[in-house]
Amino acid sequence: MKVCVLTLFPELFDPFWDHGIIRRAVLGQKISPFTINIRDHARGRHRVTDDRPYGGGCGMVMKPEPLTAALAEAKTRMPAATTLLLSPQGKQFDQGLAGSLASEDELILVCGRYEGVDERFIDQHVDGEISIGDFVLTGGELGAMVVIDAVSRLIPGVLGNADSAGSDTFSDGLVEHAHYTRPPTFADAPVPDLLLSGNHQKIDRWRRETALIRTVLKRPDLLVQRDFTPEERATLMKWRRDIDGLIG
Ligand code: 9D3
Repeated sequence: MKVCVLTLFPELFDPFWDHGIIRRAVLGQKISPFTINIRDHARGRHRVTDDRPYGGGCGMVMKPEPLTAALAEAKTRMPAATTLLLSPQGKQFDQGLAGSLASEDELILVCGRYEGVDERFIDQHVDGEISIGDFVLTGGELGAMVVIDAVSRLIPGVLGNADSAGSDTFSDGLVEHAHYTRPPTFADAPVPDLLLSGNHQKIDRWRRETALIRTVLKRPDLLVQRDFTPEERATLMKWRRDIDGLIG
């Protein structure tokens, strides 16, 4: 997948491309990222990219001309790209959207700064707007990295089969079971016996059951409207009976 980021701070992305799984994906040509500095497409001696809002108000607005010129350069290199704007007004990014974007061949991510982007650029050039959550950032760059990170690991060949994307938290709508590694006892806390038993049928059943109960405790919102399997239903009813027993 070709990924182009339009930003006023391209240097922010250098360490991002250069580490871990993203670096491996770049070296393996699963993703081919580049940045375009919006300021390089601003005119005049001062290369101004922002201006005061019509109608007044505080903060500055990103001018449409530099953004449009930067986007035109991106499109010479990826003519069929989908153009997305990172914006607090966007559709909230989630694993489902990551999965859809993972099948695109070309993505252009536009990062805003200041109070916002001139609406005419959005109307004329942006295919969709993405937010990474209901909190206020100083710009779209971290949002773009979040999107690229989540999408990249879903591209075939990016993850080893050691950590396949299929069994993730959220991919089946539950949080994960707990994880343990050596030593068998750490700071007086033992690893659950069953995990040392070598009985993989029991271990699998324990993982499914604890994933469900941990979801009830940590992320009950994930279970609203869930179609429980018969096994999950049985697990929940067992826990309900246990809790009823405690109450008396
Ligand atoms: C006070 C009005 N603000 C809107 C909530 C103005 C404003 C704040 C921060 C406008 C832009 C920004 C910069 N944020 C992003 O570019 C951004 C973002 C975010 O702030 N939250 C979650 N996801 C994203 S994606 C891009």
